[in-house]
Amino acid sequence: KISLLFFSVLICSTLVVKAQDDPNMGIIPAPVSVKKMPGEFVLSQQTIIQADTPSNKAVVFFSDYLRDNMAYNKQVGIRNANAGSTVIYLTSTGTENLPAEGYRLTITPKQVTVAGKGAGLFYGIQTLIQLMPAERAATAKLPCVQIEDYPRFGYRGLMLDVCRHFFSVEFVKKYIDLMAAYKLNNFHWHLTDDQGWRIEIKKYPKLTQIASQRAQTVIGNYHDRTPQQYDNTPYGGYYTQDQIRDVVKYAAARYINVVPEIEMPGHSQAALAAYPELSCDPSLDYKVAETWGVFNNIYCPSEKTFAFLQEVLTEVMDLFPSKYIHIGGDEAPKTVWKNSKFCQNLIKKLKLKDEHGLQSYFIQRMEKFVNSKGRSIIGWDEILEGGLAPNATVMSWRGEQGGIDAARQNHDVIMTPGSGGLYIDHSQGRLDEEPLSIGGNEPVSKIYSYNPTPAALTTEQQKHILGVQANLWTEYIPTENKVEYMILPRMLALSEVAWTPLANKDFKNFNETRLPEHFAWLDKEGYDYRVPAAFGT
Ligand code: TNX
Repeated sequence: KISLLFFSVLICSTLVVKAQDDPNMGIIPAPVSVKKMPGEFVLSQQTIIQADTPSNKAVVFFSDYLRDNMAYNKQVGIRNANAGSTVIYLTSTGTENLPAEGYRLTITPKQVTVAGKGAGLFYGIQTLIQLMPAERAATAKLPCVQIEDYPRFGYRGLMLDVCRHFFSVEFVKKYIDLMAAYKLNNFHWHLTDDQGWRIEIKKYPKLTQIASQRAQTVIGNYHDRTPQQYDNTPYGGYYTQDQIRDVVKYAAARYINVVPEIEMPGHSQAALAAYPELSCDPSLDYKVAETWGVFNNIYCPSEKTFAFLQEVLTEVMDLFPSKYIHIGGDEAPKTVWKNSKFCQNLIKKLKLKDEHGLQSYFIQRMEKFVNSKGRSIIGWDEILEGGLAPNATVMSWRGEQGGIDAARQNHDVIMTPGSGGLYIDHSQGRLDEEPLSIGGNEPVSKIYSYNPTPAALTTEQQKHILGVQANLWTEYIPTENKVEYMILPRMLALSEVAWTPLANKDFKNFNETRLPEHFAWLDKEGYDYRVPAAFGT
């Protein structure tokens, strides 16, 4: 409930038409085409909102927004051209020729029209919201304009690692809110790792009883900037299946798909702590990892393990409607497999070349299972080693080469190379001035200038680049504020890499003109962020 006092302050505040001289009118990601026109539309409590389908989820999102930000409480009505007032009309008519996820936004003094189908309508609404003043007010002046817009890439992703540090459902939703505001459409949820298993699996209760908890918490840095320290308090957390369903639904209301990641065969020490029989030597004592890094204890490619992972993935696929299921594949040291009699016999029996062949066999078997359920796998670029699974999509993280090789083999690719500034767990300024982080200095200017289509690929091969993603690993990110600080504003640069046509990208305009306006909005929403210097460092 908004108090009377607050409401009168709202009405009295003077409002400015935003970004007069900015060719992109403050919009991030910069649209395909923006044509300014004279005049303005005044959105007030008298304005009428109409839609082809008032129950459409993008329409519902918009009316919720107006209620929460403008204390606007009128119901959305169906189309009536004779409403006799200023109108905002949300429609899918006339959008036949728009590319997927595209929209048209037309603002005249009498009417705002947002035209788009599905996600397109939602993105048109996001743009409209960005044209409104950041502060809460009962009226808003919108500059007249004609915008036509659609994304450069269909996959626009952001990853969150909830294993090294755990984040609440409430915060995950806040993260998703940010993605939606910037037209990102795939939330990659890194749910299992050596340091913690974070998703409830009914069939395997020890995953949450044991694998979701570690005995102590690291508070130092393994990259030698400070010695590693422990605070001796246990650390843990997981999401129940109901919570997962809730997040998936919340994301879907914002046209965001949630890609779950279940790591295999590596990054699995937490699972082995719960179920040692999935290792190659069950007699050993496995603990949920308490330090960061890469661990030798990985799943054994045994029938027990395959049965376990299939049952886990069955529950995962019931929870996540995503076409893509991420099965990890990265950083799986082969030491244990090399020394295991069982693995060496299996390599002989299957006529494989070596342990890399065995990793490929592992991934291919899991792919077959996932495909049999009508889904597809994504794996980190290590899945190229020993031969790609036939239908796999590759996430290229160790530079672009993995992505280039995969595209040349006619496989789909998502680019997420650390070398492109997409590892946003790295510092975004000078290491001696920034909070503790892993890796080097990856300023906002670097991620902004990343182009996901390598020149080494032909135009035909470039079609396999589905899109781009930034990753937030959380070894040194224990708090929500620090998550926000690390992703902001680099996530906004990512959105422009993923959405905006190359020719429209303009770092100076992004950094100096548009970002400051978005900081005002982020302030209002209560997000933490880092202000880059004029030159983007
Ligand atoms: C590599 S990227 C990892 C993660 C770490 C990250 C730290 C990838 C597939 N694996 O396990 O958290 O580096 O930047």
